[in-house]
Amino acid sequence: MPMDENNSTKTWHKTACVLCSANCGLEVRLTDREITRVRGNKSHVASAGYTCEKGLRINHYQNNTSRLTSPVKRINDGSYIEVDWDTAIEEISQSLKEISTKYGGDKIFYYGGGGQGNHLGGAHSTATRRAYGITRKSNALAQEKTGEAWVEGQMFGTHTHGGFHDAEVAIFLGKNPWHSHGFDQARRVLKEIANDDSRSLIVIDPRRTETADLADYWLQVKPGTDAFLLAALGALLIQDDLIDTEWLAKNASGVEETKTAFSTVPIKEYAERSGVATEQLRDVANRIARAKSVSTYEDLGIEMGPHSTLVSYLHRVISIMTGNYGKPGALGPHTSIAPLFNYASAGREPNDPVTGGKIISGLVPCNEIADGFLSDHPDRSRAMIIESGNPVHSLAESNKFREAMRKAELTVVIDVVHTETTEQADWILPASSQYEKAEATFFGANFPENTFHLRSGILEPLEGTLTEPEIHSRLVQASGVLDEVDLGPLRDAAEQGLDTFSEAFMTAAIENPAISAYGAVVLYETLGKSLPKGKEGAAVLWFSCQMAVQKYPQQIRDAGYEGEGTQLGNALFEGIINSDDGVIFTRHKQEDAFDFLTTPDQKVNLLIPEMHEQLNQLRSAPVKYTSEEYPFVLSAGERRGFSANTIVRNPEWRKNDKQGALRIHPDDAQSLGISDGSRVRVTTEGGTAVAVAEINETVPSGYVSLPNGYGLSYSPAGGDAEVVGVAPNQLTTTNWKDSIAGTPWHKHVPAKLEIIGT
Ligand SMILES: Nc1nc2c(c(=O)[nH]1)N[C@H]1C(S)=C(S)[C@@H](COP(=O)(O)OP(=O)(O)OC[C@H]3O[C@@H](n4cnc5c(=O)[nH]c(N)nc54)[C@H](O)[C@@H]3O)O[C@H]1N2
Ligand SMILES: Nc1nc2c(c(=O)[nH]1)N[C@H]1C(S)=C(S)[C@@H](COP(=O)(O)OP(=O)(O)OC[C@H]3O[C@@H](n4cnc5c(=O)[nH]c(N)nc54)[C@H](O)[C@@H]3O)O[C@H]1N2
Ligand code: SF4
Ligand SMILES: [Mo]
Repeated sequence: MPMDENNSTKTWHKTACVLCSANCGLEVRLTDREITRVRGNKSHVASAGYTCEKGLRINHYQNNTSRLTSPVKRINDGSYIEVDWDTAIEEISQSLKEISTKYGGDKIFYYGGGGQGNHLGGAHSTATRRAYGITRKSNALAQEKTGEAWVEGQMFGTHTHGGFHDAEVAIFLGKNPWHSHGFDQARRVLKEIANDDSRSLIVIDPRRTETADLADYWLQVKPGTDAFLLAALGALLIQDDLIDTEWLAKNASGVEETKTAFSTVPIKEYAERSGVATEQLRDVANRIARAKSVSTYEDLGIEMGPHSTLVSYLHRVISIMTGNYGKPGALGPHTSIAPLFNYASAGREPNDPVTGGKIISGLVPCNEIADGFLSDHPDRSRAMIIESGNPVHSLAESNKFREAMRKAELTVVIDVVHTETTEQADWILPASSQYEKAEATFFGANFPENTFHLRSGILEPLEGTLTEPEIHSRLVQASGVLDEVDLGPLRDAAEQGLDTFSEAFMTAAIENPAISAYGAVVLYETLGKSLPKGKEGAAVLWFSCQMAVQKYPQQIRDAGYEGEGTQLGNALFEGIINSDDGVIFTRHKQEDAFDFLTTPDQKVNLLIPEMHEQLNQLRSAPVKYTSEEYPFVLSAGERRGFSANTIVRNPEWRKNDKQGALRIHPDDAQSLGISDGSRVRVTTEGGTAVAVAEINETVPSGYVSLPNGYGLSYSPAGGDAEVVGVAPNQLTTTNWKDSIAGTPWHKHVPAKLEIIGT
């Protein structure tokens, strides 16, 4: 049943792809509940018709035999029984209250809140967390982007993103956008740069990726040695006087100290350690210095490897030393409907009381969550709510996470399907899919114009499921915190239009603090009820719009919305609700980029003492972490054509690479007697797994890779589950991580290989 009245199979319904952060706009045709045709939405504000091969097979996400259709509860013998929603909410609420009374609500851990396509559940979880006093939290960002956020917080006080559509020089550092995207219309943009003689593509990657194949300069760094490479590149720029002194004097602080820190870098030696010739580095330094604009994208290749936080710092120093901030095609800030990180607090947060790990933007390092349960520290975590995340599969050392869940006194998982994580849960709550409710993400990072796309549900919720806004509303109401609040008047006000509603909401919020404390749920229960069908869960965005107009009133008006204050917020909210193609919500001028800096002197701060110290210590740092016992570097979790985290479970969705091959260089294959299709045992400190080999010339010798998102259990016919491919985190360990941000070194796991069959 499509959600609108017009359920002809000929109708194209507008939505988006949920498989990566690009969230390309899609148009789909439905036959009953099947998504039978998919094409790119040409009117979409960001993707303009673009898609990759994965988005076209999105029906495998929507329809599969793993979908959950009833709340279930684990009983004493370990089996599950179906429970009705009222009982489930009541019992979970009761248990949360008991745990909160016994140990304190801060011992309840909240994990997740959104994936590649859905952030509205997380927005509503704020109300649930407040209702039960939950403060400890984390999500997948704390195993990739926290080191970057810690650096950016101190350098800029804001998030930056490259302008790849305009950049004269685009640098991809441990990033393969051909497959992983990360910005709009990635393949189109990569080809454009590659085909334009006046622009250059620089790729820093040990593997000759699809992106490296297009590059003007491919720096084949030895795995794990990017810090040496970037230290040498930065030192070359400074030594050869290729930096923009005038720009720096005006816009940056800590310049002299940073130049001094680089002055002792032994360029030739570090270049050698990184495996890249000094001459090639010098060419690249000159190319960067000559360019009108340079943008760099760092991603997992360095975020999940040795010295990751330092590398996040070093490449930003290179950008800033060459004046590449705040102009077209360079790094720039961006607006946000709802920011994913709090950059202002970077470097100033107390450590985790149980593990001592660095909390960044309120997030506990993912590698330390399980320890926070397994520890015997009196403040250890006792219960866990997991929403829209599959941490047993996606976090380091899957078995340790399983153990932590089993030790917890209560675990509740909210998901659309059975997963490796639901298998361990005490309670499983079935959510409606991202095509069965309003959804959106807060990933949009464009500048000077930024976009936002609210998608409407295109199918009725699958029977037995509830949307996250509804689940959170019920959990909050069951806690009793809204008992004294009469939502009736706000509901009536909403019926009379946004102006009446906003006035009523503001007045009510002053009279009763519960109205704003549990705002997401209050909005859903009042304004949400007056929104069109399929958009009810978007009411929370009304508040986001009101916050946005406080920050960027003129830029929102320049994007075409009229009014002042609350009325401007209402106009933006209406614009968002009424567009199926997404909207431009802010229109800045390039010069505004400097207004976003929230450093004390509003300049870019190059001086982060810990980073200078680490730069200095590189001299004595190892260049390799392999050993006689584990001689290979395993990259555990590469992005490929048919990988999409764990969002699609049916292996049939893949047109190729069905097993998720272990890629190995021909020389290594030969010396181990491995041929294409051989079965190879991969052993690491963390565990062992059997993979199917693929001889592949794009990987360097001594390095092998396994894809991300494989090794999921799935029952093709709804019977016994089968597992296809290797789950990468059965091979990883939680202690293999960055010394600052605690992010895992998944791209650099020492491993041993043995052939066990051809
Ligand atoms: N197809 C597909 N797209 C996705 C996803 C997916 O699962 N599948 N997931 C999405 C998510 S959540 C994310 S975070 C992004 C991640 O996107 P990427 O970071 O681009 O993905 P990866 O393939 O994990 O790693 C990037 C590159 O790092 C390289 N690398 C490995 N070791 C090193 C090293 O020591 N130094 C350097 N410089 N490079 C190294 C690898 O060869 C690889 O090309 O992708 C998003 N897009
Ligand atoms: N070894 C290794 N591990 C890695 C990586 C790696 O490269 N190597 N990559 C890491 C990275 S960068 C990331 S981002 C993480 C990603 O890992 P996770 O954060 O665990 O995210 P997903 O795999 O996207 O899983 C999201 C879950 O949300 C569920 N879901 C989908 N739609 C909805 C919905 O509408 N509502 C609810 N409630 N649930 C929904 C899906 O069924 C799935 O179980 O994996 C990380 N793990
Ligand atoms: S996987 Fe990413 S790039 Fe491909 S269609 Fe989906 S959102 Fe677009
Ligand atoms: Mo990610």
